[in-house]
Amino acid sequence: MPRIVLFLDLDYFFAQVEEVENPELRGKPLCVCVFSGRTSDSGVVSSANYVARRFGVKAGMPIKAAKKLLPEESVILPVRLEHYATVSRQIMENLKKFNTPLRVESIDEAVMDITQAVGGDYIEAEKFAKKVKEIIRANFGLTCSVGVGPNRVLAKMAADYSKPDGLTVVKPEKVEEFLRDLPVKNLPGIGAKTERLLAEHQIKTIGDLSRQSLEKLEELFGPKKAHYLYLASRGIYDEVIEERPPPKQLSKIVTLKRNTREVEEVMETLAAATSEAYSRLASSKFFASKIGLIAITTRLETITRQADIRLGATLDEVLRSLRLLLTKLLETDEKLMLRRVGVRFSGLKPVSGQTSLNIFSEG
Ligand code: DCP
Ligand code: CA
Ligand code: CA
Repeated sequence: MPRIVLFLDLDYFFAQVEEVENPELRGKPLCVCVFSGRTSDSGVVSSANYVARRFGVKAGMPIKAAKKLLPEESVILPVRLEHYATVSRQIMENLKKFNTPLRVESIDEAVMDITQAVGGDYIEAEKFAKKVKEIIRANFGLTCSVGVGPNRVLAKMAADYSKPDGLTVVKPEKVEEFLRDLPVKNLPGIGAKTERLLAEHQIKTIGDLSRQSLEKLEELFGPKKAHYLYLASRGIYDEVIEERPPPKQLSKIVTLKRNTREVEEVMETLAAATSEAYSRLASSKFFASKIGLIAITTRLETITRQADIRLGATLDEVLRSLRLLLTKLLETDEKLMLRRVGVRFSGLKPVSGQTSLNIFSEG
């Protein structure tokens, strides 16, 4: 039976959780932000509701920039990652009850292989998707966007297609039509850099991309990415949907806006990366016992510094540890200039008590 995949993405997740718990926020522009420290508005926007988005506010934007765009009555709240992670885990537990192969992809996304559950039938698949949305609405008061299609890439794109509160079903015979006129950046895995490179070759839509030969794509991107783009642009990149093995460590490295050794400037970028890694960690079933700072210098040396953290440490505690590690590192060498920075959570331990298996030993 050909595969049928369902992809679920919770709408403006962090901000929506705040709205649900505080209904008077509804209708006002709302941003949930990671505050990076020193000044009262240094940090970045993590999640913005759709009212705030109408003013041009986006996730990843500095709080200062968002404030300039937003009207007086807007609400700006600090992230409560531990809380969103708890809500996320409860939602994922609800999805597991459908008894299909399921993979949690992030704090607000999951993918399910519903082929068997719907007997390979797209009418049934649509009913299934409606049921999933109803359950999340009934149990959590949250809307989500769901996509259904013949593989994970298509299901994800279908979920993105009509946000918020969307449901898009792309049957196999409609795949080509669905993909043809979408901009290449809508294809998962195509970031700003790939988009620019493709534009230089007049490749703007996924239809354009699907007309390229494998050889041409290999010249531009190397074999691995070419293989993906070749199949995905034709709607036939297929993946088995299964649970991921538990992580051993979790990290995120980002490039600074410019080379610097200013603690505040580094922390601004590092806070955003840390919050992303932290939310991935929080939505897994693990606590970290160590936090690592990764610093890549302008001479392309990689330096790491590590500290112990409390199991279940809050994002604020994690950021304080990182700030300390960073300050100490910069004090050791006054010529040190940083180009990229990152964070690594390690020494992962299961959230619910001890396991008998000692596979999570640190190292
Ligand atoms: N997130 C973040 N920083 C970013 C992007 C996202 O902290 N730069 C967090 C906050 C989001 C969550 O991850 O609530 C999910 O990310 P999405 O990109 O799915 O964004 P939203 O759920 O907020 O919005 P959408 O309705 O577009 O799905
Ligand atoms: Ca998402
Ligand atoms: Ca989302």
